[in-house]
Amino acid sequence: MATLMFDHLDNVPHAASLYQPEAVLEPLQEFGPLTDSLTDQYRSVGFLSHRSFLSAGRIIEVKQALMDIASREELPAEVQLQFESEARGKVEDLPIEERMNYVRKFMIFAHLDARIQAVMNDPLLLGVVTELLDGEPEMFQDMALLKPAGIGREKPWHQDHAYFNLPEGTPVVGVWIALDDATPENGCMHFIPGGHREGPIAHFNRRDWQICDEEILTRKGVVATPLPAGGVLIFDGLTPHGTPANRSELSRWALQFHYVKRGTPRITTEERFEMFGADRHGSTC
Ligand SMILES: O=C(O)CCC(=O)C(=O)O
Repeated sequence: MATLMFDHLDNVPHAASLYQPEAVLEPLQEFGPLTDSLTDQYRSVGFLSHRSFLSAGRIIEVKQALMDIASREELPAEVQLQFESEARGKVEDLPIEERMNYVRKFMIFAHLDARIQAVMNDPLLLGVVTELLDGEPEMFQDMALLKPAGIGREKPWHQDHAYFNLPEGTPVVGVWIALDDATPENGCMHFIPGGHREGPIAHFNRRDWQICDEEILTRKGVVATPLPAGGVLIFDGLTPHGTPANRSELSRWALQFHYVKRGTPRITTEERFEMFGADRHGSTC
């Protein structure tokens, strides 16, 4: 059996007020083509939240696809399957179906399954992403975040671009699809509306590669964006966001894709750290 990979970061306590939003947003209407008003909202607020992108049938298909990929005897080298750190000592002898209840993150698997590719290449979704990028989309990264019941750790506040070796100013569209109902209790997404317009914000290695807690606590207008299973969030790669730990009894599976414009150049990790690191920003944490 392949060696199991565990998250090296623990569920470390933090100020509860990091996830006490000023508002809990109802998702917009069903997912559909962009209107001028939705485009304006995306550009000014940095995200859109829609109910019912995936039908119940497609959710079952996608979950099954994730389980089928994870249960392969051998996973290709590029695929990353990572368990929660709290799963250490609990999962090693479990059958794969039960192990799925302890997975934190699953990455770079979309090319292995037509059911996932059908979602990633959904014509309506690609139409929206094409408009937001103002060009033909290229998949930059596919991921599933499974925030297991009871042990799913917090994903501290961050900007996704701080993780991506892409030049400053690159338009990045993140698509986050709820495969379970995502609620404040099981770790739904929280955003700082408009935060993307500030450009790169300093990140620090603390509970993760993240924006300083104190910085977040000064921000006004934090919102939580719960979604029913099948709902979708579309957000700018610079919109600050985070998700609280899941101490509930319900898992919170989500599928996430990031798209950039085809042909976007890459930069080095060093250059990325220059962009997001505290040195450039002269900030401390
Ligand atoms: O799904 C989550 O809990 C966090 C996802 C996220 O923010 C990320 O992967 O960048």
